[in-house]
Amino acid sequence: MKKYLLLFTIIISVQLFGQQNNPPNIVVIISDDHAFQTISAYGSTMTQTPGIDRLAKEGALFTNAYVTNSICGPSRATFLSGKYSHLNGFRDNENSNFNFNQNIFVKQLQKAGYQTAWIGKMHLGDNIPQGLDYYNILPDQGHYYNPDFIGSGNKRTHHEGYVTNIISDFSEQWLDNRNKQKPFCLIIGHKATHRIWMPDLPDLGMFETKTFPLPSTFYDDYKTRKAAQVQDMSIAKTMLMGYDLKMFDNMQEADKIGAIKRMSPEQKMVFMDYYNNIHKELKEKNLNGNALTEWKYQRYMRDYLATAASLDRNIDRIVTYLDKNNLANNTIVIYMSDQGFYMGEHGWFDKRFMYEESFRTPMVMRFPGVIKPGTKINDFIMNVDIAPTLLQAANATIPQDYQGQSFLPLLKHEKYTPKKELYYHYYENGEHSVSPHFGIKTERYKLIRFYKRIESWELFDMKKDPDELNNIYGSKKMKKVTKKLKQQLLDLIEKYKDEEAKKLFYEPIN
Ligand code: SGN
Ligand code: CA
Repeated sequence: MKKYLLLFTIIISVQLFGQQNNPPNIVVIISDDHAFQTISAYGSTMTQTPGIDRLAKEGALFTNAYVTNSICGPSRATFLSGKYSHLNGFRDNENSNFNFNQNIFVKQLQKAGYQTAWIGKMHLGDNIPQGLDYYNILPDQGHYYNPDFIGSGNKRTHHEGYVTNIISDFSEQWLDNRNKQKPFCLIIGHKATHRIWMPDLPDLGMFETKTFPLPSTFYDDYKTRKAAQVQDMSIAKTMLMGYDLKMFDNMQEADKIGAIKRMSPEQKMVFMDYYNNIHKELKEKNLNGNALTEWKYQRYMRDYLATAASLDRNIDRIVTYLDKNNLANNTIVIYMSDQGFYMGEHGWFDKRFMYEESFRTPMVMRFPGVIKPGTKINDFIMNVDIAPTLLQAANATIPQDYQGQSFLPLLKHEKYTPKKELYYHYYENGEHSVSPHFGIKTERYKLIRFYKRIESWELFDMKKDPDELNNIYGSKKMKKVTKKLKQQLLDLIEKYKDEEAKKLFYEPIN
C-alpha cells in the first residue's frame, strides 16, 4: 500500500512539476476593425475565412465577446492593462498617450519567466513601450504599402511590401530567433482591415463579380435615436469617392493621398490601373441618389473583403508556423479584432457605438488540452478579461487592480460565475461625430446614456428588436424594467469605479 502511495505521489508531483515548468506559450493576433459579420466561422456567406475558421474548429468560437470601449487605442489599452479606460487612462485616440508604468499583463508574464514581444500595430501613442523584450511596431496607424516600423531605441526602419505580409515575416523571424529555453508571449497587431481598405495587389478584384445584399437596416432613418441622427459615418455622406473608394480623375489627385503616394511606381501602376478601370465604368453609369450609395456600398465591401483575405491568409500562416515548429500543443492562440465594425448596417462604416455590430468583436481561441475542438462559447466575455485569463493560464500573478475576470475556469469547465451584464463607456467626441456614451447590456436589454454631444437615454429590448431600431426609453410599459436596469447600471459604475459616469448618471436631461 505504502509503495502505491509513494508511486502516486511521484506521479502527481511530476505532473504538477511538469505543468509549472511547461507554461503555455501565447500568441495573440489582434486585427483592426474586422467585422464578425464577414467571418465564415460566424456564419457569414460574404466570403470564406479559412484561417480564422480553422482556429475556431480546432478551439473555441466566442459568440458573445465584447469590448469596453469600441475604438482602437482604448481597446488595446484595456487588453494590456486589464482595466477600463477611466482607470488605465487611455480614453480615446485623440488625446491619450498610454502610461506604460502600469501593471500591464506582459510585465507580469516577464516576471513569470516569459519573453514577450509586440509586432505590428499598437496605436497607443508615442511613449516607449515597457514589458516587451522586443517590439517592432507601426508608428500611429501605420501604412498598408511600404510601411515604416519603430523598434527598440526608437529606431525607425522602412520596408518595401504589403504590411500584413511584412508583419508575418517579422513575427516568424522573432519566433525563429527567440530564446527557446523560455516560454513566450507574442502579440501580433495587424493594420488590416482599417480604413482605407487597401488590398494586397494579388487580391485586387477578387470580389468583382460578387454583389452583396444590402443589410436590412441599410436605410435606417434613425427615428427615436438622436445620437444616430448626428453621426458622421455613413456610406452615403461620409464615405469619400476619392479617398475611401480610390476614384480619381488623374494621378495628381491620387498622389494627394499619402497612402497612395508612398507606393512604388510598379505597385502604383497595378493598383491605379485596377481602380481607374472601375472609375471609367462608373462615369458611364452616371449614378446619383440611392443608386450611387448602393454602388459605394458594393465597392466598400469588395475592398474591405479583399483586404481581409490577406489578413486571414496571414493568420493561417502563423498558425501553420506554430504547427510545423512543434509549438501547436503548448501554445494558446487567440485571434480577435480591436472591436467590431459596420458593414453597411444602419447605413454605416466605422464603429464606436454600443450597438451590437461595433460593441461585439470576433474572437476565437485555440488551447490544446484545455479547449475541446469545435467548442462554442456563448457566455458574455470582454476584452478586459483576457489579461487575467492569460496570466492565470501562465501561472503568473494577476494584479489586484485588474477589473477583468479570468475565464480560464469556464474553458476548463471549473467553477465559474458567468457575467450577466456588460458595462461599456466610449469617450471620443471628434471624428465621425459619435456622442460619448456609457451603458449596460443584459441578456435581454440594453440601456445607454449619451452625453456631451447629445444628451439622451436609449433603451432597447434586444429580444423584440435585435437591430436596435426602436428606442423605448420613456415608454410607460418599460418603467419597471428601466428602473431595474438603472440600478444595475449604477451598480456596475460603482463596481468599476467610473466616477465620471456616476456624476452623469444623476444629471437630469432637459
Ligand atoms: C482614423 C480614420 C477614422 C477612424 C479612426 C479610428 N480616419 O482617424 O475613420 O474612425 O482612425 O480608428 S482616416 O481618414 O485616417 O482613415 S481606430 O481603428 O484607430 O480606432
Ligand atoms: Ca480599430
